Amino acid sequence: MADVWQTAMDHAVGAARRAGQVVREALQDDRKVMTKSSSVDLVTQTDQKVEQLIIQSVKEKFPTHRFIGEESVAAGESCVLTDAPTWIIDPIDGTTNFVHAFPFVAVSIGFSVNKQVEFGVVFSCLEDKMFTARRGKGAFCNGEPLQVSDQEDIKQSIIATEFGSSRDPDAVDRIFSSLRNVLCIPVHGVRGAGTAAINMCLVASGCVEAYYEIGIHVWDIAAGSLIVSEAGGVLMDVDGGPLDLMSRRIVAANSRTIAERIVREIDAFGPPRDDEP
Ligand code: LIP
Repeated sequence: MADVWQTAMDHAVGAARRAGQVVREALQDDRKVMTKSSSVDLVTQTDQKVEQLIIQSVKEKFPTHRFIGEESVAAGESCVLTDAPTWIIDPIDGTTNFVHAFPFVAVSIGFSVNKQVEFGVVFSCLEDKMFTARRGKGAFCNGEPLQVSDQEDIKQSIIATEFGSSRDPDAVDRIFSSLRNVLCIPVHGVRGAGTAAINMCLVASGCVEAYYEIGIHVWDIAAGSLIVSEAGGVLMDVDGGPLDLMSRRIVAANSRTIAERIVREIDAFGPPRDDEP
């Protein structure tokens, strides 16, 4: 049977590459920084420009499709995942990295139908790595197949996580408590690239065994979640239940064993959902 969404995926890859070029060029210029939910939740004109570029190009080709875009939601658009074909866009995942020229920045484009991610594209634009996954057809980096690590012993593992952009003292305490628990399992190390999408691509590439975070948004993880699962990994909520893309919580790991071991160490909490009115 013909793959009905392949044309859309090809379009996403082209759009992500063009967006990445704009991001790279913008790194050479002055970056005017604005804030959103707090003084550490950053946005730049490049985030907004890149999101509009992607949305415009998709609208011309697929006029009936819907969008959830980080900057459109920040500007007041709704963030509800329906059964309709929906493009879930983070124009710059790793905005804080971008502002500081810390060299891990990604354009992330997920595409869902019936609330299931059909393809994911993450362009790590400073590394020039194009990560792609199509449901049921595997995950790739620059065309080479990806496979998660086969390490089942968490004590031989590297785990990725982030501190996020909440500075609420209770949330920060829980994030540190989880981090301490995971570190003292003990694991070989804890890392964070500063972008959820790239952290997930590191899991898919077998460089780290798992990534977990509370506080991310659907646009940070939609594309990366499919890239992890198509590379042979598993996804779950931080309480061990099924992943809910709108819940702002994720564990992405090479195996169920490692994911469940991390779940035991997480001091879970629930930030307001992305689809909360
Ligand atoms: C960021 C993530 C980062 C996470 C932040 C934030 P942004 O996305 O990728 O890993 O810790 O909470 O969501 O804002 O750069 O698109």
